[in-house]
Amino acid sequence: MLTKNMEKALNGQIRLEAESSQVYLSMASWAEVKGLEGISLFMYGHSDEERMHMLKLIKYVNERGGHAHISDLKAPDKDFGSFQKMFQELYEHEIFVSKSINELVHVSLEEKDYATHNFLQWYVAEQIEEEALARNILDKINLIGNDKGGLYLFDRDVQQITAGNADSNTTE
Ligand code: OFO
Repeated sequence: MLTKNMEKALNGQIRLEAESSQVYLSMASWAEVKGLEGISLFMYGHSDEERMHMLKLIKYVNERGGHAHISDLKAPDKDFGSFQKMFQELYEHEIFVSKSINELVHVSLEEKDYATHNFLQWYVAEQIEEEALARNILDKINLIGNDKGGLYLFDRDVQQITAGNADSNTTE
């Protein structure tokens, strides 16, 4: 059984995962209308992943005798300026999510809720991968600079970049 404090904290994370999904959905749509097909597919995929993170939390809260709340969400930006700025924003957003997960782990220890502590380890590991992925993409973007050919290749290949193979060369 979840304590009230733990339930409240997990519900906060449910909202954050839902908002993350919306942010990446908005990025996907922006990239799509800019003709950045590959980047847009990457963002649609990322948005789906965040929804999966949210669903996993919802199921967990309900399974442990709590009640997962579905709340209204903050509308994400519609315009992201440039693809470089957009990926920078993605990186910063993931750092923000990691801080929130760390805070949740902290609450689970305070509440002596070791089942939730154990459950959260999946998110801790996921955030390490997501931050590494975002950093790797930013490195590649810095290499491209303003080179249009580089952007073309990056857009073509970015869909294949996942957390597992973030180190592979995507602009060959
Ligand atoms: Fe990209 O973060 Fe969810 O957890």
